Amino acid sequence: MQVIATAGHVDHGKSTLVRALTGMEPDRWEEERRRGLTIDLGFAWTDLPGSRLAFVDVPGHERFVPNMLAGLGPVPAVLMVVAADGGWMPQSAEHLAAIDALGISRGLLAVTRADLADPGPALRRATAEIAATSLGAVEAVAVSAVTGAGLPELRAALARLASGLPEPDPEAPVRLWVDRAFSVKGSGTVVTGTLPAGTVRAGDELLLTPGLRPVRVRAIESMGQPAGQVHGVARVALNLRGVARDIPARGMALVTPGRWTLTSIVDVRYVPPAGGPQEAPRLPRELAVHVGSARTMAGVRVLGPAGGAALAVRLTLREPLPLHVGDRVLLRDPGAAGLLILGATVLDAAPPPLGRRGAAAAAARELARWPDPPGPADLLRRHGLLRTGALAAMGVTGAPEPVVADWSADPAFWSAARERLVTAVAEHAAQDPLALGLTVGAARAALGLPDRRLAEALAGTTPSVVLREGYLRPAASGERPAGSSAREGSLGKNGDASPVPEPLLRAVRAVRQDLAADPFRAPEAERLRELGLDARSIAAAARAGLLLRISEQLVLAPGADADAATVLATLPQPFTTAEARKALGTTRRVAIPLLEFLDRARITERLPDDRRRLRPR
Ligand SMILES: Nc1nc2c(ncn2[C@@H]2O[C@H](COP(=O)(O)OP(=O)(O)OP(=O)(O)O)[C@@H](O)[C@H]2O)c(=O)[nH]1
Ligand SMILES: [Mg+2]
Repeated sequence: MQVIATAGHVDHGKSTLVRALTGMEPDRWEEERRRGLTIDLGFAWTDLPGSRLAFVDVPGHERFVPNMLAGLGPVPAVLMVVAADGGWMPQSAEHLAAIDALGISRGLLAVTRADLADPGPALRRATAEIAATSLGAVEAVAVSAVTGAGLPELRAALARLASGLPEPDPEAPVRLWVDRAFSVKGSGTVVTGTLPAGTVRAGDELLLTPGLRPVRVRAIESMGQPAGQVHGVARVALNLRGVARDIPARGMALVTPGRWTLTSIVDVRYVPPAGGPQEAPRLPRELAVHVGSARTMAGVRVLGPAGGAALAVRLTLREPLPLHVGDRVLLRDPGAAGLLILGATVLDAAPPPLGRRGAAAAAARELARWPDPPGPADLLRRHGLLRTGALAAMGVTGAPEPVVADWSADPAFWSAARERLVTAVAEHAAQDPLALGLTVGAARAALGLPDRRLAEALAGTTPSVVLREGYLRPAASGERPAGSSAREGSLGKNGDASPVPEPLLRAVRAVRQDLAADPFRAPEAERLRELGLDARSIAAAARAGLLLRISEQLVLAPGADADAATVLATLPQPFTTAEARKALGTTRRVAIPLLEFLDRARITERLPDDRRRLRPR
């Protein structure tokens, strides 16, 4: 199936033509038929050789331009209608400008009322006007709905057009712009719309924008026939479950969950139409934005020139819209005396805020380099990091392999972050050599990363940084985990890139000298104080593998735990605390915490009667 919208000045015979082609009445309202004037969208369809074609008939009167735009917004093709006796008129031009702004590239020209005047002049003028737009060269047919002349030729041209239109991807995410909503007695809420791409199936759950309320598709009709599923392009009517009948309205959309960005701020590129003036227009501070059947007012901020006469513009939408990068939006000044209808392409559906001075100009310079439509690399260069889900919701495919979890990173951003991490870790270690290191959380904050897993992933792939138990430290050459029982070789070289300060090293040497003679006589608190060894410096020395910390204020030489085990192995098992103390040649002050330390290290095992035995190795 294909869908085509009519376009053209009031009274030029659009509805009459649709009636003649389909045998259906596009003017649905009694008031429209009484006044002979289309007010709102009309719908009809017909079978052509090779395809079924649905018509969205739009009003030509200038008062109903928003209705016209709601009909034109989601369609892939147009039937431009000009009356032979009327000629090229203001709404002919306005509708054509809208077609051009939306970038619609397929269509036909029908010169109607050919029984009333020579169709030649209208045909020539309209063909020339159309040729300068996105439609380019189109077939043209002169017709009379009264005599029937030209109708077979028009049907044949429509059949050629319909069968030549591209088949959109049936797997594409669904965005059905609602153009009508009503309730049917006994079946509840029904919405209709033009489905441009993707597939809707009975039973599907879709989200209704802008509230993102989940609704279930109970049943589908397409052109009067029930259907289990429909893929775009199609006119569809969906019977919905989960939504009150007064809620859906024109301009809302039913969307596939997770596949669209509901956004209030977008960066777009305006490029002047090929045929029009090439200087950048002066944009008002507010414009109406039309996309699909939706319309909302938007604050307009020109960021700057974006190459040639193109402008990079930030739009702040009054109502959020479900958008993709690459979407075409139409900008219009509803108050303008002259015609102001512009087309723009969405470049970024979730742009970063413009904080500092000069940010707008910088953004314009960056956006000026982006292709149309932009790809994942462009968006990542701007954002640094994006979740793959966020890219998918912007309609951007081909995201690079995530750096961690679902985070995609710009390569330049990621290597700069790595450098900043190395610097932050080194600075922290230099400022506070006795600290455990920079916490992952602090590193995340210092680098401005949105997820601590990013800081961990960065550290994990940076050889000059070591992540241990949540702390980041500069890596040493030959770094090894600080094990309690590892024996430390020379005291002068501690193997850490952040050197233990010299005064601490001297104090440690003194302690190790004391212990050389009596390995289990831990220095008294007073001796530690005298050497300037407080809890922090003891912890730092223990981390550097220079001392074995038994408890807060009790230190032995590295390897003392293994030596103690060797001594205790000579005792009959199990042994008492007193027997252990004697064998180790120390005091209760040391023996009790040391045995508890050995219990924790699972070298010894404490029995219910308070005796211990060595665990088998
Ligand atoms: N003689 C003659 N009259 C026509 C022809 N086509 C349409 N008309 C008449 O022209 C008038 C306007 O036709 P409509 O089809 O309502 O025009 P429209 O373009 O749909 O108008 P709006 O929807 O209000 O913009 C009606 O009175 C039609 O009967 C034609 O081919 N020949
Ligand atoms: Mg009409």
